[in-house]
Amino acid sequence: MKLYSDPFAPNPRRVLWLMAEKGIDDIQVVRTETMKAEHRAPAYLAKAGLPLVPALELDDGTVISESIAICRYLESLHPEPNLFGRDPLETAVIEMWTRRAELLFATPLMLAVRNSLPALATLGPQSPERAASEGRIIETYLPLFERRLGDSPFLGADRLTMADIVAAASVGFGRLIRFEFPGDCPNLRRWWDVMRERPGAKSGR
Ligand SMILES: N[C@@H](CCC(=O)N[C@@H](CS)C(=O)NCC(=O)O)C(=O)O
Repeated sequence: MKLYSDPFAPNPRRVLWLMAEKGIDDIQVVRTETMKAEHRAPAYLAKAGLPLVPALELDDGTVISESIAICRYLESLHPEPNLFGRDPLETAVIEMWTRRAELLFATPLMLAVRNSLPALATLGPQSPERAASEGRIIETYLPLFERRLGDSPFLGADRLTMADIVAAASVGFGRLIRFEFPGDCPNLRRWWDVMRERPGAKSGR
């Protein structure tokens, strides 16, 4: 299998992080740099369907895009350690936190960077207003994650799950606009100190 991935982009990082947690080392990582418009090359578009990374190409030529779909597929092939849930209730709760992590934190942070970092203007038009409104989404919902991490060591369960990977994979990218968890979020800061030491935090760069 081949994973098309940009080493600096947060969504491919989710897949690389999951691969590190599961010890998957038999997927060829094909560097596909968005800053060089490699994700817009006709050969890549013909495979992936959209000018976005990541995409996973199977040996029979099937291509899966969408980072979480790729991660679910890899979880099916490599069930341990379990990252998506072991029973119906746990699976639903992990899914809930994974969606919250994506919709209320990771995607807004990615879009805040995308719309404000001058170096990313090569990808297309930027909007300071959009960057600010994405920043407000993050501010609004950080307390939700802070409360959750007061009750639980990780977002989705009492162990690391996909919800944590989705949230954490975007933090390094957020650093490009000096994003940090605020001082009044001690639980998030404690969680991030744990997450940044996981093998997935450093893999694939
Ligand atoms: N929902 C998709 C989002 C993929 C995505 O937004 N990828 C970004 C990199 S993190 C990208 O390829 N951006 C290229 C661009 O904006 O031109 C997923 O989870 O895989």
